[in-house]
Amino acid sequence: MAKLNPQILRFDSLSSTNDEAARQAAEGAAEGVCVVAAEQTAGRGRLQRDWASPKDAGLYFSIILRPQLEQSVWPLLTLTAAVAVHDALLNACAVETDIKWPNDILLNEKKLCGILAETVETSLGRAVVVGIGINLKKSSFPSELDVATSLDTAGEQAPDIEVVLAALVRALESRYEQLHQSNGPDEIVREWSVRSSFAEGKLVRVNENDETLIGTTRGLERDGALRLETENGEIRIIRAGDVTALRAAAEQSSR
Ligand code: BT5
Repeated sequence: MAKLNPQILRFDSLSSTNDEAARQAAEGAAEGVCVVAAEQTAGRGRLQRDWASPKDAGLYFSIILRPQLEQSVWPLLTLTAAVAVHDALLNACAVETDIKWPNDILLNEKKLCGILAETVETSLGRAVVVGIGINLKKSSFPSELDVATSLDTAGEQAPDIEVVLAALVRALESRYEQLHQSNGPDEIVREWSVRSSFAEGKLVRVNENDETLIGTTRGLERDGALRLETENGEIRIIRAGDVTALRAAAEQSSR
């Protein structure tokens, strides 16, 4: 049960691999269909932000999922994908990455990968497309984007895209299966938490719609929402938003 049967479809150029996967899902494509493009002409992040996707510079990937899970834990699909990306990069490239809630994979505190999960209504029921963009080469993002990084930094050669893709698909298969086991949601939250410096005790700023909160992270809820202890000791549950790490005052003054 919940065994993915990955099937990789390759394209030279797409507007967005998420759009192509959603189109195929709507037409009834099976769970496990993966869409990979050499370039995206309109790659996107959350809230219609751009995802820079020049030709042959990054891995631009989307997978169709048809989860057999309570809808309340579907937000864990993003976290499951983050755990899979973390493990795939460790296996394929021997790099140890950090996970920033909810959808960024960081290398040396800079963004190496973004994840975008979107639901799609289909004749076979509601599906999810999980899109993953991984920067292989420096040319994958504009040089002025100083929050970004790639796998060829510090003089390292960019890894072979096929090696990263194979490791990613394997890791997704096994973590997706794990998510569907009886204690899967708790396991995924635990696996995510041990790979993320943002899970517990991190001073952060959270921008959520028009509200800005500052506080210390206090773990995740069962559905993957972030628990934040604000300065007045109140616990806020964050279900969407952008998280930025802040340095503690004591740490700043010692620099
Ligand atoms: C994300 O959104 O991080 C989700 C990115 C998902 C991209 C994949 S690629 C395959 C699939 N097809 C798609 O069309 N999308 C998915 P968000 O957290 O909103 O971050 C977006 C922000 O990241 C932008 O506003 C930029 O600041 C920054 N950014 C853009 N391109 C980047 C890149 N290549 N590397 C690092 N940061 C980038």
